[in-house]
Amino acid sequence: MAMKKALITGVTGQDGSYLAELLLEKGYEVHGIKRRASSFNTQRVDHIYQDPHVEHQNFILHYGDLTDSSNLTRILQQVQPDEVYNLGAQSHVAVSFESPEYTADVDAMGTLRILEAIRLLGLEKKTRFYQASTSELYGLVQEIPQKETTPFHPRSPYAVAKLYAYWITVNYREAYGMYACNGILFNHESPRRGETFVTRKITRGLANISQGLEKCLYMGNMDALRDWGHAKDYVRMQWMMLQQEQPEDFVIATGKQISVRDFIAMSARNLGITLRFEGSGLEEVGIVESVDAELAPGLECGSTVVRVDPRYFRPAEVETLLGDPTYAKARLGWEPEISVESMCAEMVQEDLKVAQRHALLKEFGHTVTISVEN
Ligand code: NDP
Ligand code: GDR
Repeated sequence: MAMKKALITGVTGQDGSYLAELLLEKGYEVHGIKRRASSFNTQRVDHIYQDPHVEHQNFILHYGDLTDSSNLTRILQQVQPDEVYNLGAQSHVAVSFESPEYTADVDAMGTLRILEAIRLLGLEKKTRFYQASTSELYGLVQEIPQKETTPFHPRSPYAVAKLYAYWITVNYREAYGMYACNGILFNHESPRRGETFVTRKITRGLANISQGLEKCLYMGNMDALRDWGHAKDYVRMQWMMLQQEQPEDFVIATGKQISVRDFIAMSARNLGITLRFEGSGLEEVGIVESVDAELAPGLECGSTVVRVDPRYFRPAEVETLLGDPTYAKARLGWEPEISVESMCAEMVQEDLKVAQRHALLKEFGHTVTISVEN
C-alpha cells in the first residue's frame, strides 16, 4: 500500500511536533509548514528533522504562512496530501486582544484559505481535513460540563476567529461533501507548551525560583478553572478523528477541572515547596510555608513568590471550562492516559533540569539571562 501523506500547519508548535512524531511512527510521509522567522523556530521538531540531502526523506518542511493563499495552494498541489491537520494559529488568547485583525486573518481566514485550496485543486474527495477547534468557543459557558451540543459564546478575538473556522469547516463538509471535522479540544499542555501559557509559565517560573534564578511569579486571574489534559493524548485523538467512516465533530477533554491557583500549588509541591495563599484580589500573595532545602536551595521560608499583576487580566475572561468527552469515548474508544498530576510533575522536572543547568553556569561565573517576557 502507498505511504499515506499528511500535511500539518503549525508543525513547529506544541501539538504539531507531537502529531508529526505520531504520524511518522505510523509510517506516514509527513509534510509540515513552517514560518519564515529571523531566527530558528524549529526547536520542537529538530529531533525528527531529516537532512534534505539524503534519500527517502519522510519528514519534509515547507516555508509557508496561513495568510498567503498562493503559498498554501502551491504546497497542497505539490504534496497532494491524504490528510491535512490545520493546527497553525495565533493561539494566545491574551495576545488576540492586542492583535485582533492578525488573529482573524490567520485563525479564521487561514482556515478558509486551506479549505478553498483543497476544493480548487479538486482534492475535496481525496483530502481529509482536521480543524483545531477549541473549548474557548464556549467562553461564557451556557452549560456545565460542555459537550458537542452546548451553545457557543466566544469571549475573545481569538475565540471569535475560531468560531468562523469551526463553521466554515462544517460548511465545506455540508456543501461539498468534504471529509472535514472539528476537534473541540480543551486545554492541553506538556513540557513543549509555549512559555507564556499559564501552566508552562508556572512550572518554568517556579523551577527558576527554586534555583534562585528568579524571585517572584506574577500572575493574572488565579481563580480561572480549566480542564487540563496532556498534548500527547490529544494528538492521538486528532489522528483518530480522520480515520472514521464519516466525519464528525468531537469534544476532547478529561472531564476534570482545577484552578490556576491549584496548579501553582501542585507545581510547587513537585519542587519540595509548600505554598500558603493569603489576601484576596490584587493583594493576594503566595508565601513559602515550608521548603526542602536540597530540592530548592535558592529559597527561604516566608518569601513571597507569587503576586498578582493586573496586566495579565484579560478584557473579557473565560472563568470556567469543563469538558464532557463521553461522545468521543463511546464513538472512538479514546481515553486520556495522562492525569493532570503526572503532567504537572513531568513539566516541572523538565523545567527544573534547565533551571539547574542555568544555576550551575551562574555559579561558575557565566552570565545567565532568563527571559521573563509574558
Ligand atoms: P502553538 O501556539 O504551540 O503552535 C501554533 C503553531 O502555529 C506554531 O507552529 C506557529 O508557528 C504556527 N503559526 C502561527 N501563526 C502562523 C501563520 N501565520 N502561518 C502559519 N503558521 C502559523 O499552539 P498549540 O500547538 O498549543 O495548538 C495547536 C492548535 O490547536 C492551535 O490552532 C490552537 O489554537 C489550537 N488549540 C490548542 C489548545 C491547547 O490547549 N494547546 C486547545 C484547543 C485548541 P511558530 O512556531 O513560528 O510560532
Ligand atoms: P487559555 O490558556 O487562555 O485557556 O487558552 P492560558 O494558559 O493562556 O490561560 C489559562 C487561564 O489562566 C489564566 N491566567 C493566566 N494566563 C496566562 N497566559 N498568563 C498568566 O499570567 C495568567 N494568570 C492567570 C488566564 O486568564 C486563563 O483563564 C489556551 C490556548 O492554548 C488556546 O489556543 C486554546 O484554544 C485554549 O487554551 C483551549
